[in-house]
Amino acid sequence: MEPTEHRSAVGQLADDLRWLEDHCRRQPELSAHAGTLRLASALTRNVIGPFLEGQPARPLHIAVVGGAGAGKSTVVNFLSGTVVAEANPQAGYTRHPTAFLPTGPAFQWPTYIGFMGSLNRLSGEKPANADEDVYQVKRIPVSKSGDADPLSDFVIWDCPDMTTWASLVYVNRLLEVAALADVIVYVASDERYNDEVPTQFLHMLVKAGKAVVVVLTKVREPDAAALTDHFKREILGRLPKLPDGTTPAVPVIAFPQMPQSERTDPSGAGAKHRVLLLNQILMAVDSDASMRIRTVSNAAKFLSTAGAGLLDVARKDLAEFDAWKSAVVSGKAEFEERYRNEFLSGEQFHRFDRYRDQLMDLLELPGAGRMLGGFIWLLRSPYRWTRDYVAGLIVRPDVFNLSEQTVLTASLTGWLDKLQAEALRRSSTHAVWKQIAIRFDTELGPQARERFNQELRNFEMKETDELEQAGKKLVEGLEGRPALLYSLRSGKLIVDLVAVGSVVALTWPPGWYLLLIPVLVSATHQATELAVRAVAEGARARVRHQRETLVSGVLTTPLSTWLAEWPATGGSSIEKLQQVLHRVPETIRQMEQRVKAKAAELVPVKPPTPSVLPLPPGVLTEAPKDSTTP
Ligand SMILES: Nc1nc2c(ncn2[C@@H]2O[C@H](COP(=O)(O)OP(=O)(O)OP(=O)(O)O)[C@@H](O)[C@H]2O)c(=O)[nH]1
Ligand SMILES: [Mg+2]
Repeated sequence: MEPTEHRSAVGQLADDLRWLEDHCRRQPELSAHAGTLRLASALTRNVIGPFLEGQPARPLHIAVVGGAGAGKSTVVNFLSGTVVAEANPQAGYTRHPTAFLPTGPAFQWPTYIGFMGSLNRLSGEKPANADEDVYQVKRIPVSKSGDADPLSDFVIWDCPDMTTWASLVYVNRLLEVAALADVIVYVASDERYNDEVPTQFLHMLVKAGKAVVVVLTKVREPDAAALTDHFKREILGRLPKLPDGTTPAVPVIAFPQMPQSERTDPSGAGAKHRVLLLNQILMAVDSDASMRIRTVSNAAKFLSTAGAGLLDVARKDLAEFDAWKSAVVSGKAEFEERYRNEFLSGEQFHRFDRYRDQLMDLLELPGAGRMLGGFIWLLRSPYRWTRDYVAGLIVRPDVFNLSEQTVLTASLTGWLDKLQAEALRRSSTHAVWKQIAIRFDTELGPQARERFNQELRNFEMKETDELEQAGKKLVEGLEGRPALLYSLRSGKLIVDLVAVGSVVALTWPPGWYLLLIPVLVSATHQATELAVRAVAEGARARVRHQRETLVSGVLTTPLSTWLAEWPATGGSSIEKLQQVLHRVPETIRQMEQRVKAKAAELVPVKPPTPSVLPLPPGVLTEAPKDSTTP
């Protein structure tokens, strides 16, 4: 694969992780999580990117990290074999990272784009307490004895302290170096070895698969064994298992309270302590190439296993986004319920009466039958007059029904008001709600109303059309079935004639009983009218149902979809979160595959056995074999 392809994938992943980190930083309770994200992006830029691009394994990097005043700079001097780092009684003295290059032939300094993130390399020299986003590179002077440097393959980094996740500037400077490192030397002093934040930091680095050596400093000789055991049990014992199920092996050594003569002469008076430390490091490293492969593979593994956790912050935000969506959907249901209760249930669709009357007319006889029909109509006159008279007496109060537009507009106002109230109520709990609350009056509300009004015009056209269609269908349903129509017409006539004939025959000779004839034909007519009314009511109920579907399909569903997605549009953080959540797992997976493929190409056939320095007599703790975690 072309280096440029690696570069853009690495760049994209680093950017996404960086964006997530910034997103986390805006929520103070997520500062430790932001630290993990920074480590992940720094691993991508400082370790994976250069490896994929074929940068040489040498030099390896050792980062000395720990709490303020723990003795990190002093340990750097022990690693370097001479006093190069500024140890200072003032806690938090070292403010930016310094790389100490070994003596011996020069090697190529990493040149990868994005290497060390926002930290610039200082061209000149500055004291270690210069508080700037920089790192400097210094060379360890050649030792007077002329002995070969056991760490000639390593750059040794002195770092700022790790005391709080909140002090952004130091943490970021430190994390850049910690990510770059192949070996971490974690320094904790006798008095403050179990401080919470440095311990969290140590756990994070072990999880990232770094080779870690712990140095406990300023330990009183009689306490050394007990303190080492306690540290292994209490601090390292809480380490989670590695993805392959094994417990990470972290050697622990103790440096005693040293007199100044030892501290300032690491290769002479302090040599016994130095040898102990160097041995632990050399035992962890077999060859440059395999050490680097381990660092890079573990970094890729960390990204893929921590991937889900890294994205937790995004998930939390998206859960709030889902809560917004639910609020929108429940508002939609309330809108529809209100429309049903305040308009639809009382609406008679009077235009529909026209079709009911047409249906009634259809049942009258055509042609010659019309004469007969007219005769029967005459017979029904008393009934008609009475009915009209009674109907005139019973003046039904007009059922007050709000106009459809009034109900729709009021329902929209109710929906939006409720959403705004919810956003305001929750605005202190999460940025998603805060953004909605801030932009409600100026953007969301007016835009929602404008969309609604556009959709309303569309709805009004469709509803008139639908009503006409339903009415026509009612009439055409009968017109289109002549057999049924003629059966109904003749059926009605036959019933009328049978009624007339029966009265005449049963009550012959004619008398006042003939008055029964108008009563009976009126009754048959009333029955027909009731039947037609029932059919029309059925059709009216269908129209109501259709209207409900129409409101949902044309008005509320499109508006609800728009409202639900609104926080995720227009370049908002939710939109970016969704993209990142979608993209990061896939990029991490690809990255891990690329690392595997490249590592398979490079893996050394037979790693050389690590060199171990002879242990001088009188060292403080047990031999290295006993200094791993339980
Ligand atoms: N007496 C004594 N002092 C020590 C020992 N180790 C370190 N110190 C002193 O402790 C102080 C802090 O040590 P540093 O090495 O500067 O610690 P650091 O972790 O680099 O500190 P910051 O950079 O300020 O975070 C210095 O004054 C050291 O001289 C020791 O073994 N004995
Ligand atoms: Mg220091």
